[in-house]
Amino acid sequence: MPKTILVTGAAGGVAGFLRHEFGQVYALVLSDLRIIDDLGSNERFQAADLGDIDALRALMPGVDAVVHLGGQSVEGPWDAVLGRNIVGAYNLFEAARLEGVNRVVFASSCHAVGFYRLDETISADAYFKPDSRYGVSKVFGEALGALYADKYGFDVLSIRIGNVAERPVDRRRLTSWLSPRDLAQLVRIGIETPRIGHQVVFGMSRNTGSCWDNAAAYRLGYAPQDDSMDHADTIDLSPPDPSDPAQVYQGGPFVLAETGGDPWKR
Ligand code: 15L
Repeated sequence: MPKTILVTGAAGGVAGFLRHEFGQVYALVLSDLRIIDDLGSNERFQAADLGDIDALRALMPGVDAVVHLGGQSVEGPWDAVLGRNIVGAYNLFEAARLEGVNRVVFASSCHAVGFYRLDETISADAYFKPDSRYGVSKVFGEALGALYADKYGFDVLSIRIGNVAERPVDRRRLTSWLSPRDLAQLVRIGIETPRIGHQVVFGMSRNTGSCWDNAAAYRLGYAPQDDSMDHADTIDLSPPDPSDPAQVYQGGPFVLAETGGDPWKR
């Protein structure tokens, strides 16, 4: 019998890549507020609001692991971040605990550490430097992962996802690009690796010259197949403007959220 995996935020772009890459490997329970109607034979849809813990509990029966992609995926107003990513993440972990599901792959983000500079190399245990309210909410989600692992025996992989796309789109994303098949490999590591407790890895491909040292993922057996530098000829590599924070910091435009920049620019 294939494992049954609950995917929250299943109508979003990252989930779309994941569904495609997973194919028939797992039975998938897809949840979102937006209805998904292009279901495969191994998929079913069940709507749930992350603000409604009873609706989240109702998703859990028969589930072996949760891939939590749901919530706010970019910077936004505090109310949205609070409701979707702070309350929502808590409700998700708590619903899982109450229903006896003890494995979560948490979609964290590089924006938990976005105020490190692009010219410094960090590993997954670097101290937090969130670049936005959104980044703070991802730190909170990672903290929940640690709490539920240590207190309740959960296995949680927090993946600080960079940018999932068919190919890297700009100089910053040469560091953070995550190809769809490498995304699927990392999520499978989170689903399948026994007794991981809580661990944090970067969601990036094998990107030559990246400012992230992903040794933590390699220790878990991650063997990424793609390298952003194979696409470098499509990208403007002119030197960054040192007076533009969006070009200096790993978080790019997210670092400007409260000072007039455009945090929604991708
Ligand atoms: C993220 O965390 C977002 O979810 C994604 O949409 C991209 O904006 C990405 O960061 C990025 O920094 O490129």
